[in-house]
Amino acid sequence: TGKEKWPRGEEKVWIDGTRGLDTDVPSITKSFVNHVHTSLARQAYNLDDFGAYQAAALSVRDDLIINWNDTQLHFTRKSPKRAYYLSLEFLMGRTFDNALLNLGLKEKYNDGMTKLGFNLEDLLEKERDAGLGNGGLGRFSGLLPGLKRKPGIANGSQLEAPDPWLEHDNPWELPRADVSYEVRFYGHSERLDGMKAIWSGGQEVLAMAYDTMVPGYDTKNTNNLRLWETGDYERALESSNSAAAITSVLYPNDHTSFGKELRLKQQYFWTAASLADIIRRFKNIDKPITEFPEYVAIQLNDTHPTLAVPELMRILLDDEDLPWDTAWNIVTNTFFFTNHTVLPEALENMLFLQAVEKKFPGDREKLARMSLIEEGFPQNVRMANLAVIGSRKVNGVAELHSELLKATIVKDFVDFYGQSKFFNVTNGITPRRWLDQCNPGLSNLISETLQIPKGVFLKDLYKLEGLLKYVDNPTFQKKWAAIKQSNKERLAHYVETTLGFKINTHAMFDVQIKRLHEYKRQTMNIFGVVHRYLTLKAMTPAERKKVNPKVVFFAGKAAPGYYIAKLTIRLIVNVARVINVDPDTKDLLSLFFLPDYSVSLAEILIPASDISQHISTAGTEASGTSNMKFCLNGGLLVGTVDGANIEIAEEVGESNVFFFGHLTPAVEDLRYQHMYHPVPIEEKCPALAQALNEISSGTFGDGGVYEPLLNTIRQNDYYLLTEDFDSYIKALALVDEAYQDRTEWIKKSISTSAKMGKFSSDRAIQDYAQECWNIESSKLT
Ligand code: GPU
Repeated sequence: TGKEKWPRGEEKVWIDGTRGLDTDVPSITKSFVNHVHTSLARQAYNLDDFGAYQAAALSVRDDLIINWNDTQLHFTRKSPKRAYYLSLEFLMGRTFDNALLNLGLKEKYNDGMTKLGFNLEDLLEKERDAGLGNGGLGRFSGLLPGLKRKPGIANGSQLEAPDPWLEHDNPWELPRADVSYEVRFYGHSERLDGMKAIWSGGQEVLAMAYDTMVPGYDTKNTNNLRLWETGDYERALESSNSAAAITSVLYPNDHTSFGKELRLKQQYFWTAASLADIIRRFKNIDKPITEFPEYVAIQLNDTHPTLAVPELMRILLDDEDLPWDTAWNIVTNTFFFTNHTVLPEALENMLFLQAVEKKFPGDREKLARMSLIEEGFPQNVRMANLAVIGSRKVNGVAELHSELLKATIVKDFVDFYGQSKFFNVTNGITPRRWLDQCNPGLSNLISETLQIPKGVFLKDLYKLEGLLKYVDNPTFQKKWAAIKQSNKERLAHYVETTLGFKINTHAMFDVQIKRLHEYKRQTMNIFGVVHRYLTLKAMTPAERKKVNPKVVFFAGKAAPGYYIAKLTIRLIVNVARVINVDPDTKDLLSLFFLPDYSVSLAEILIPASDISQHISTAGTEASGTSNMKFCLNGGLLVGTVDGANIEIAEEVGESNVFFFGHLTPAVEDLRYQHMYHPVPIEEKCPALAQALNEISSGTFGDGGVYEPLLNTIRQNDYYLLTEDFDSYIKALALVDEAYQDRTEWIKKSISTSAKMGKFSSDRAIQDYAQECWNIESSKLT
């Protein structure tokens, strides 16, 4: 009601009541005890680690909320341009440790908890990962300052269950009953002469906001991650599809799309709620709507939130009553689109029916290709085309990927718009989580060696280049190696306590962790393990004495409906069951598939790896980001010339990576040859044929079970394992050879970490800020 004066009442009383940050140890313990007594209604007696975690989390949360409120107020007062990141996935991992490190409070909490009889590290372990996402794409959105659900291993097969994260109160998330919007589905719209359009009927669903504080490092700036859930009322005319369903499932697919009506409703629900929120905030600053793009930039995380494009058009046309051209001009200056894959199965088409009839043959003209509508029965809306035409700029996530994008799925649009609309932002990773948090030993050593506080290189990762001076320093090499060793022991301890197996920590640790996908070729890795096992079996005991022991780790999830991916997990687990108990080989080769892959498990695996595998068919992995995490932690990389592997090699030098396999330009030709001039696998690649036959013969349990998986390789071999397997095995032999000379290996390890500066997420986000959003940081002091 008009312009009211705030605050109500006496301003001084408000100011006196305002709590500042109390960050000394006595204030921390006081706040902790207060939360135990009042928030949790518990006592010092019988307080377990989980209760203590909750109280400590609530105490840190108070600090985050203060900074977060100050940040929001600062932005409201300054009304700078804002960038909004619209994503259907956010893989945040744990918050507590990250918040303590970012606030610079870890040591003080450590002291405080010790005084109260608790061990901070044990409390940190009580937090469950926040996982509203599947793979790297979801993790990438977790970097920027949104649903609620997701999929362990039993009997060798993946088990799916609701995410336990959702079963407990999450102290990091604030329900905002005061922030809600109505979202409408179905119904009809009409525009009477000279009147605004009216949309009515159908189903009305309330979107309620849930906010998570995302603290920046070494700054008071604390951003907001806003997720949406269906509220407690609905007016359903079509009562069969409930509002609650919209936010009750996280679609667990990765790189695939399918035309489920519920998925489409989710996409509309979140984008419509987010846009309503963005428009409301814009309206508070009293500027004409035509200036919208000067105050708002919206980044689309892949095609999933593309419905925001037509939704903003609807708002501008129907609610704001703007002419089409004016509205379209606003839209196309507001949105920016990041593509994360060129795999055709991920290109979302908006389908309403399951059965799709093939398009008419001959329908291959440019116009038809560029149309938003794919003709056929039924017709489809092409989300990628919509995202491209609705956006100011479009980017891929590594150099090769951005080039392939321009040469393939957006080729016609490059001809139409010119090159300048299309560009590259190579992905990055946060050094706070992927160095300091997951590998404090290494982070401390770097700080001590470079004689700079951690904050310096954690904010400017290029500073790691200073380590190059110490590559040949034997004392430094020793310290470097000792940290890797203790990280390997930490992983071995984890495996012993969770799976009950003892591991030789002096063996080479070889790790492949990522979503299970045919293009990522976990199959090639497991066939490589079988090949190694057969080779060891064929050796004499004297020959075996010369072999370096190796432990192979896998982790990752398969989409519940992805049969071949699930069969791959089953094969890995069953190979492990045989080779881990074979007295001839078990000391030289062992294999683990670690269940329940998560960001937190990655934080244990990555610092412990000697070598990691990034072995996608050339041209298929858009970027990859775990490759960067391993290298930052001094692990070496064996991989194909694909995605960000290429840029990593450019930075660290080709002599420090183990590359193999065919290059991207060869892939299409090879596939053509496979299709039209097939050569039997026994001829093309006898070593691979032998591994497959061993599996078929039942050495690792009923061979028949794996036939559908093995046939994907024996038959059309779309991902070209038969073409790359021999060079893969040679690359692994080179890895073994290099590992024999431990000093040389350590030098490679140091040189690799030292050259990872480019891959900081700070650089990536700076690129987006400059190329897309046209914003500068607006810092709270
Ligand atoms: N990515 Br599309 C996913 O994790 N899920 C997806 O559905 C799609 C892409 C990944 C890419 O596979 C990976 O190469 C990239 O590093 C990551 O997105 C972030 O850009």
